[in-house]
Amino acid sequence: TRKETWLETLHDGFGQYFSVDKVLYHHQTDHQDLIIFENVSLGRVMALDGVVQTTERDEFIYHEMLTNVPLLAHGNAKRVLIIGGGDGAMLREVTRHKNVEQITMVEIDATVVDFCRQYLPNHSAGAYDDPRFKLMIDDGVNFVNQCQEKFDVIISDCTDPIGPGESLFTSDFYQGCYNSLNEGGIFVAQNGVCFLQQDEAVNSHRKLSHYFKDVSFYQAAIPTYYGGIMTFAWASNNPALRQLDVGTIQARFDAAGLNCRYYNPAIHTGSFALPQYLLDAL
Ligand code: AG3
Repeated sequence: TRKETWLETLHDGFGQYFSVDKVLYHHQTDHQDLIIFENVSLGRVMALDGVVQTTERDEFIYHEMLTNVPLLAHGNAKRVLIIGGGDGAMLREVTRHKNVEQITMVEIDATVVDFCRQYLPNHSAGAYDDPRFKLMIDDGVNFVNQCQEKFDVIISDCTDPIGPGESLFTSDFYQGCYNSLNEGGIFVAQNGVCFLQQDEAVNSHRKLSHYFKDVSFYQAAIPTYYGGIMTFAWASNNPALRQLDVGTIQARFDAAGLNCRYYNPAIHTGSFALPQYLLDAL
């Protein structure tokens, strides 16, 4: 029997396919097209508007990098804000940090939260029951511009800047994040695969630099975000936070008692090294 084939539609004329062993859920939500299916090599795959967001097999790389790098660089984060993150894996990774006292997640699409909880149980892995956690169903831009609270780390676990995720790449959003950070705070964001989405990196860098004193990227290769390394935007007012030495990070990592599958202190410090073509473009 021939399996169905699912094709990702993200980049012009260059893409990836997945065989679909079983569609677990497929629905047009109020915001986007959501599909969760089973694939023989990657486990369960979740896509929004035709773009892969996460797979069971390789999600750990992305989620460990977007949480542990800012949290350990900060060193004393108590209040963490996740924008997006409806699959629950970012929350799971933040809950591993015992010194964090409050975790707020602002997701625009309640359907993504509900059905990822059901069909990607290993992503949230019980984290929704954590007493430190608070869920808001709201637009991220709206939230950061209205909220009276401040955070130590803000993580933008967004989609690409097409569809509902577009507003999470605007100056309006970045300004709201800047204003919602405590002193010493760090903002990080998914910023695309820089070889294929270079404009995205250049634009975010320019917009963020308007508010933050220190703006750069760090990177990791995530197989299902194909095309080379993914860059994560990094913004703070203190350049020293992204130049911490490996010994400092190792001490914090040991103290936190973390167990990771991709992240380690050498990966942390090394991830701030960027390809020359990107540096030249910024
Ligand atoms: N959201 C980021 C998906 C980015 C896909 N972009 C790409 N392949 N260039 C992931 C959400 C996981 N919590």
